[in-house]
Amino acid sequence: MSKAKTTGNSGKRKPEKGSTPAKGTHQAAGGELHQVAGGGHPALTTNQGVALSDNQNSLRASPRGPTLLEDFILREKITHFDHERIPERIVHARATGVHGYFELTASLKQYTSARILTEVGEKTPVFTRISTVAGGAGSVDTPRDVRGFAVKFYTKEGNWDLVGNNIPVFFIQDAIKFPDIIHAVKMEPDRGFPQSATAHDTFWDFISLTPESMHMVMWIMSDRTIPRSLRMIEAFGVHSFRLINAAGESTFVKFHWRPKLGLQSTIWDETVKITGADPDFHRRDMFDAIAAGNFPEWEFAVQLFTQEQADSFPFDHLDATKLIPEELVPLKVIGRMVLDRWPNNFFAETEQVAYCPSHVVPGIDFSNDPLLQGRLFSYLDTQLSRLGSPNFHQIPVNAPKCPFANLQRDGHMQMAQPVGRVAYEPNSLSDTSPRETPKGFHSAAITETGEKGRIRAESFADHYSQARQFYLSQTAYEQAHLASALVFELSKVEHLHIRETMVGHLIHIEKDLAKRVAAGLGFDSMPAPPVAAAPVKKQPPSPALQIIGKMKDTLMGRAVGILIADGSDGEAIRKIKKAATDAGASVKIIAPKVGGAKLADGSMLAADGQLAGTPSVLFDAVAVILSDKGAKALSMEGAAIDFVRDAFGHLKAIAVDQGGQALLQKANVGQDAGVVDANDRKAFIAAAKTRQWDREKSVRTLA
Ligand code: HDE
Repeated sequence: MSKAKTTGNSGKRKPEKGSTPAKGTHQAAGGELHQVAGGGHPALTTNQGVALSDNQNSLRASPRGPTLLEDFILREKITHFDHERIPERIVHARATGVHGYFELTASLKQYTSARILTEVGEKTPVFTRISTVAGGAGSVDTPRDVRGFAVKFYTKEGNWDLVGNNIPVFFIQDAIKFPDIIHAVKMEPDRGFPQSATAHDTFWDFISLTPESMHMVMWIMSDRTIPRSLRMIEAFGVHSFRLINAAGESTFVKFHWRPKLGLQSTIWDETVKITGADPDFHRRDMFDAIAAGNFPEWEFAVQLFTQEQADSFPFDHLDATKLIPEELVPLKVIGRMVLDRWPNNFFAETEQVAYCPSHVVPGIDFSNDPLLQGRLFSYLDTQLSRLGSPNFHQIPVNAPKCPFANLQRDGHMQMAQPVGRVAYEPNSLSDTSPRETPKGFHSAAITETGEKGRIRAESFADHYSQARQFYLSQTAYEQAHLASALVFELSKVEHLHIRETMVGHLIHIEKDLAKRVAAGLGFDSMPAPPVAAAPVKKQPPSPALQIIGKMKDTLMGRAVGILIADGSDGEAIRKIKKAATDAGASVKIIAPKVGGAKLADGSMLAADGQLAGTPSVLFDAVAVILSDKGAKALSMEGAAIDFVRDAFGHLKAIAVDQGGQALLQKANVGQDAGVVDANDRKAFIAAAKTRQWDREKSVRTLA
């Protein structure tokens, strides 16, 4: 039998930028053996540096015979492959990570000795990982879920990890309840679903029995949990921390991130459709923005307050289910973060990055928030389990960028080679071994008194006042979305008693909300509210809690889609495209075929997306430029009908020419101030910068 030799490396394509081998893999390529004749490619080797002559065939006893155990090349390759995965995070498994920098714009020298917060103008490298909470690593980007917002600051005084969320409060007050809330929200253990969704019985069962969650419930049922882009979310350190100055005095602090692009969320129906159209919607959005040089940016702000101020708050700031309204303690902007570099390798960086709230630098300290106190233990423990070694700090994305030295030794995958005979302190044998220093980390000198015990403080008993404040601070549109989200979620709950208990809680929060949800669930009478542990206090509304109040009238960072077909007017397309691009939007041409459309003047215009795969949910506003013939052809296409119907239903601006109007009529799409003539580009851009909130009552029934 003749021996057929198959060889690889035959592709003639130009290599992609940055497709160089991983550093360290081909270091030995200087040797002649490791050069591939006639090219710039280094030789493919085993992990021991042995060059391969054949990467297509395993070693067989005869051409059609059994594979030999002797094949060390095959065994090494397959064994490495078999071990490619590490345990994914139990929460926050799905994420997007980006490098960037933090720049201080105002000094907090009066409050802290932490250099990162005192040296104005100094740039500190960061790695920021933005995640969902409940889904696995391969789950979609767009469930209704909290977003994690973890920032690793590689400061000159050590790494500082600020591991926050896009919601300033949390579900629970005590770390001991964390496994319970997470088990309740994750897929139900007997059936293995739903993946990444709160709309199921076990989640709402736990919540309905946990009044302290009610404030967070208001936030997660708001559109904050269905953001338009990761570049358009706020984030919060959640807990109170302490700053300590050179004199050893401490001040409480809460940390805030505010997006330069303003807040922007989607509409639930839109999110559901985005999830189908592009499960990687947020990761792709971030990747595209960075590739285009539109670097996302956040302001960094603090709320500073003393113990005396804290004592006067109508809530306990150590309770993570409470926030400090901006109206009570204003935000002071002290810096900005810019994310400008996509990681080289997803696994090496985004997957292996290890955040720990316990990573702080001198001048920053913890408060007694019992949730934070539990987190200080949990994250180090989780890194040991995920990354498998106490040497996880040596992985490049985790390693401090300042010098670090101690006498810890050995352990799995030790990369360092310490020299000398001394690995202990004190010692008299080494003049260079590391020693403690007065400049090192000091805890705030706080006196603790009180009774030891498993005690929930009295001051943690009020579960409804801030939930009510949140709801009443929203615009009418946002209240309707929140109520409708509750109806949607509770309608997915099979057990009636859970729905009833939840509506009971809503009565304490706001009767009108409870009534709307009860009506949406089809109740014929109101359930009794549960006994409240503390009276509900009247709080002034806080407009800072809205999304709409924090939206920016802008097309910066937004996307516009232009639907065209054969016969479309090239000049009209060009003008709309220019107007949108000038306003800061990215623009995509959508046509029935990705090859493009033949315009009225006979020229071809290539498309950026095929209609069936590029629905209008992927855009913030759309234009429809069609000839009569094109409109007629698209009237028969479900995807074209959905394109305009969804754009209208999702409250977006639509620019249309005469052909576009014909398609709108066929799709039964109405007319309002947000549907504009394609020639009136000024009106289109103005309408595209926002959403047509008043339209909503004409397109869906909200609770
Ligand atoms: Fe986390 N959380 N968490 N969490 N958390 C983790 O650590 C935990 C909490 C947050 O991008 C885990 O490295 C406990 C609040 C973010 O890698 C784990 C409690 C807030 C991330 C863990 C909380 C967060 C995590 C899983 C209650 C907002 C992703 C993997 C006491 C302030 C970080 C890991 C990343 C990740 C435990 C509550 C935010 C298991 C025990 C409150 C952004 O250690």
